[in-house]
Amino acid sequence: MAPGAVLVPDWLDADGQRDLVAACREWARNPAGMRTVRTPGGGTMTAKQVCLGWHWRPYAYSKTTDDGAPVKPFPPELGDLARGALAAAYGEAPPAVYDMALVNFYDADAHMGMHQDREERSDAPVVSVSLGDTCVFRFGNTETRSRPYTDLELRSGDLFVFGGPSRLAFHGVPRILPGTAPAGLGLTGRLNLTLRASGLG
Ligand code: MD5
Ligand code: FE
Repeated sequence: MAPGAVLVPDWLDADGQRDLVAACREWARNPAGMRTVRTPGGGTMTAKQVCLGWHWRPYAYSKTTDDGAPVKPFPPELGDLARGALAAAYGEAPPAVYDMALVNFYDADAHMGMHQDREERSDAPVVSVSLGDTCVFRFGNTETRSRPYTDLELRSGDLFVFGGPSRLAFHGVPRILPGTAPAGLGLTGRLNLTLRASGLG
């Protein structure tokens, strides 16, 4: 993997995955539940999203909810999850304050175009946990949204941490592989939880 990018396959066991799916379902309920994100070009994202945290400050991700309610606060247990993820990926937890989360819900036809995550003012690693259907994840370079990039599959329970130079790499989700979620998880489609440090504390 590129410098700073660490993939930890099967990080969450079946119970851990089930608990996180249940929590995401709660967060996805209104008020301030799952929303449709408008892209700068005037389109709408095919993945639906929930933002947690930054309810106290205008932010590109948190400015809008579909029902106009302020976004839910960042759940403290996700701070613990972030610290555990950084320990698993790097062997230590950098002293950043994780204060926001984005949950993306992908149905069989959803995807995410190549982009950089540069809204945050912190260069702390982005923590990404995948649940449900496997996806093709496209991990690119920091210069352009086109090649060179590497396609890999992210499966339910996998942890991916993007730190260092990888923090600003272009990336996207070209497709979901429908019907690949673990039996017993009770999830159709893919769910991705990302934990971030806003740097605006
Ligand atoms: C996803 N979500 O699978 C991904 C996981 C998003 C988004 O991209 O912006 O909501 S986060 C993947 C990520 C974050 C920061 C850097 C890099 C990847 N990277 O350098 O490849 O729904
Ligand atoms: Fe992103």
